[in-house]
Amino acid sequence: LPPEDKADKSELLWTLLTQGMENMDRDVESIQKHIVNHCQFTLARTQFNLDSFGLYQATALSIKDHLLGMWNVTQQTFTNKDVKRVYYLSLEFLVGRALQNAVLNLDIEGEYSQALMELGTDLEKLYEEEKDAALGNGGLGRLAACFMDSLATLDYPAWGYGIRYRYGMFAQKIVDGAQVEFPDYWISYLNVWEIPRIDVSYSVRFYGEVRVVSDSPRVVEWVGGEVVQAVAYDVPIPGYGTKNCINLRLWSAKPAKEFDLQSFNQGDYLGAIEDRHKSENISQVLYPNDNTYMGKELRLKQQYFFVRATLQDILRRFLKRPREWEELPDKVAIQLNDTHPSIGIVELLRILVDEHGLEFERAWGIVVKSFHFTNHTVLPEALEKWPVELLGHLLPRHLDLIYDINYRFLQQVQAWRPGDMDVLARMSLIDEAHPRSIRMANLAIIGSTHVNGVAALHTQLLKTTIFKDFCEFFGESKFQNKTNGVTPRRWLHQANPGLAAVITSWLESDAWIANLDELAGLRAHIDNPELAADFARVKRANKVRLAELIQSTNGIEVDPDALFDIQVKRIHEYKRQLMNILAVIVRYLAIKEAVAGGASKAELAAAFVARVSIFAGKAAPGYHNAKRIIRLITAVADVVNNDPDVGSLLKVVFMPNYNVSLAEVIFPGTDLSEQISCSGMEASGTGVGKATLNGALLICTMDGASIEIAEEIGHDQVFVFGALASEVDGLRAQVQFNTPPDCAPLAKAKAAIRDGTFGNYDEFPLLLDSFSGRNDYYLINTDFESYLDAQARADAVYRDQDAWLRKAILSTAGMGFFSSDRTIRQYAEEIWGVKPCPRE
Ligand code: AZC
Repeated sequence: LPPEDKADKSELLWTLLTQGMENMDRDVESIQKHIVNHCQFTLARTQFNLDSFGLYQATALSIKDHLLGMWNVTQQTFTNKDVKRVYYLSLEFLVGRALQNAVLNLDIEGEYSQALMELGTDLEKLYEEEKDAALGNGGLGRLAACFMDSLATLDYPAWGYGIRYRYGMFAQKIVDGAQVEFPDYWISYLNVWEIPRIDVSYSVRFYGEVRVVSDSPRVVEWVGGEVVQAVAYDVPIPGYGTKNCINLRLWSAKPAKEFDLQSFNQGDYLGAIEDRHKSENISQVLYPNDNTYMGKELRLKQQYFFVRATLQDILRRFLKRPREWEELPDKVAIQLNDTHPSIGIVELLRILVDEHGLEFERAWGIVVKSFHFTNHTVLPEALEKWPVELLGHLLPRHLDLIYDINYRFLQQVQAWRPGDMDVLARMSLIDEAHPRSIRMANLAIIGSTHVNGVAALHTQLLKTTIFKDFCEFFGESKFQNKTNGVTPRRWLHQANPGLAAVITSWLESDAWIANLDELAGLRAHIDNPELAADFARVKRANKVRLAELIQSTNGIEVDPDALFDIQVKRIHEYKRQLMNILAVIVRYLAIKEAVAGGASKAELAAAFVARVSIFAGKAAPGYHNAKRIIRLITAVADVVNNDPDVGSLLKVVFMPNYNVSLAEVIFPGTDLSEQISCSGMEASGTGVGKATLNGALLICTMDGASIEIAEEIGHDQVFVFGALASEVDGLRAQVQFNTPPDCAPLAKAKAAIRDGTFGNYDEFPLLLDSFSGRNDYYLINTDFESYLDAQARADAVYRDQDAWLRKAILSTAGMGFFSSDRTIRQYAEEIWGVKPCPRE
């Protein structure tokens, strides 16, 4: 607070403020008063217009008050102890709903349930009133949300930074079998969880020019252009079993405070107002691409806007005490979630050099020590490359600095490998191909102290393929692995209360919620049929719940005793939903053939395990082949589900609008989880962890985290198939130069699509061509028979329910390692150097 502002407030005010920090009573009556108070005074609802949504809001507001009390003390503790903080910078946070998560983490569900029951409503019903906060696409964004939960739970002095998109991930509807996108105006009228901080706001410049102020010493300034304002919105993140509560700070773009008097004076008042409001576009919408880069200027604007505001905020906090710049890396660790925030590296350099007058080398040393970078994919189409011209136009000073960084770096490379022009070209920050562009991954690597992959295989591939030169140049120790995890609070405790209760009762403790390794204790009871019975009962109840949801959203009746075979994730060719639906077609044709051959009901039941094939996931709006795959799945569903020959032996379901809340219902009801990416292409996968934690069996390739999961839970538990990552290159070459014919079942499935069995959609031929013969980049033909064989093995085990349940229990029991708590602890100890800081 500025001294003059502080001076004219009384001691009484400060005393009351401090006392008021945590006066929240947790008894039922106080909770009721608190809720009603919010109904009346915050929301201005009366007995005539208080609906369930209003009650949800009031309930959430009362919980937020609890959180804010905790939050204040937590932040003060971090400040008083002057600890090193970690800042997690991510363009995506796929949080989902917050109410139930907060209620459970605060361990206050019993009191709230009763309070609301007495008020004549049901807490569970209110949970459903909340809209998902969908500020992310898929794995990368959800990982960031799991990490926030673990950071809070483990008491780390951490902040998350992101963008408060007005429109989150689009809502998906299926219209005539095809995906249609609708805007997700999730903030609606009042987002109860956020605190707008009009007192925390920074200006961000774009365009303009670089002016030389003095030649020696060289001083430049960046002037002109457009200025917008970034305003902070804070979202409190509670931990489990702790009184710490950390902050997720999201930036929203507003018109700049200062405005161009000129344009107002020219008399175009309305035009000038309109221009100012264009600045709000920056935080308008989340780009809906997962694993593909889209070179849009607005996206680069979002990235710079975000890091510019974040770095000003971080440095303001750092400079609250008198310090040397060299102390920055002792007080601050900045984690870059993929290259999306990597322009921050150049921005920090610019701040130190241009605004604080540090000499270049000194500033660069400080910058590199402060940043760390996570890579989430080896797919070339996902690697960000900004055209030099675009970047130079938007951020002229940054382009200068990138050239400076590159010049110095390439001199080192040259000294390391004299005369090797190829290595120079590969490692350069500039890709000289037309149009010349900046390689953001190269920038992120040389501007960070640590680089990490997200599963063992992925990290290995980074070191030996796309980042090989850098690994040789910098040495292996810079490149680490941090296998992804998921938070057991949301993905077991909250999503699957039935299984959570079973686990707690068998382990005679709920310590597993904060220490997932405890799950291993289930192994001691593996031969006890009562444990299997408990698992079976819970799984069936979860399948009934899922079946009811399918009935209400898709109008399809499915048998909860059938095997629920589920693939839910973004639709992407490398994830091979196409291979899955082709195998479904093979199964369908086999049933038809058996029926045509006169098989009786009993013979059919003996020959086929009843299955429900469930799909869900969004396709990027411009990703045509992904959309065609959705079209094929819904076309197959239409035919199969309405074929009286098939009955309940096979159902196919595409559930629309996959999001966090839907995932919370799907994973607990999964029998068999499809993790069937072409090997070497799925960096980690996180859905795989959620499914296995909930006792699903895996059908998988040896890819990403599945490899490590199989290792931990035992290879006997999983149905593995397909080529290994080490074989993929050779097999692709074979597909190219010595193309094998389609295997018989694949040929049959394709023929059925071609002959119109599933309708004659214009685009099916395009889809078929996209993976036929030499185009089979994702090796569907190569892996197909081995996949069918794995499916047959799954069927065989499912017929023996005892065997199935044993594997399911062992799957859950082996998941301790895949808690995001373990991942975060590793980041903290091996990368960030931060320590837990429980509040005073
Ligand atoms: C994803 C990976 O595809 C997925 O395998 C991984 O589990 C997840 O990140 C979390 O690490 N990647 C992305 O979503 N996006 C990009 C740009 O890689």
